[in-house]
Amino acid sequence: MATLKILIFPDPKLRTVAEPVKEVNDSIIKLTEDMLETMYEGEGIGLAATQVDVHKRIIVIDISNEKNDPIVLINPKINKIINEEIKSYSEGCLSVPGIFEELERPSAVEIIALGIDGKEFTLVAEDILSVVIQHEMDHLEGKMMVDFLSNLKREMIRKKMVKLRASK
Ligand code: GNR
Ligand code: NI
Repeated sequence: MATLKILIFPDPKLRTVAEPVKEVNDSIIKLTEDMLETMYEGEGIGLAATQVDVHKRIIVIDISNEKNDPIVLINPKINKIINEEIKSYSEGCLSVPGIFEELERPSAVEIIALGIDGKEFTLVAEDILSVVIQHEMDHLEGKMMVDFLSNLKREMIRKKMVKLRASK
């Protein structure tokens, strides 16, 4: 396994729209393992392939306290919004380190995706899992949490990230 470099906002590569995975082969499996290692190392609860500059529709998630319950979603699709009720959650992003912002999203969604075995499965996601899946699926579209904020706030965050990168 290996850890991968995470792209930091405003890197334009984070705006790439990811391509569907054609076949869940050994190289895709290896990539998901490296993504999980990268996510755990960064103390994140989710990671989209886009964030490690791989523009394929792959997401890894682990919302367990013990960090022993990885979820891999390949070519995920929101099948339906189960609950239109909008809930607010304080979101963070490994590509926007140190920034937390309240965002509003539908509270429950049903997802169809391929697992690491290449088989399609359905997942009903509520609460934090629903938030993280929607956050990660945005990354696959080149969309980021800062896009939901005011222009002023986004510009402040952009400057902060440019400084942060220069200091590293
Ligand atoms: O680690 C993460 N935490 C988080 C908290 C609230 C809502 C979404 C997330 S996802 C984020 C990791 C990340 O950047 N995924 O793309
Ligand atoms: Ni993110």
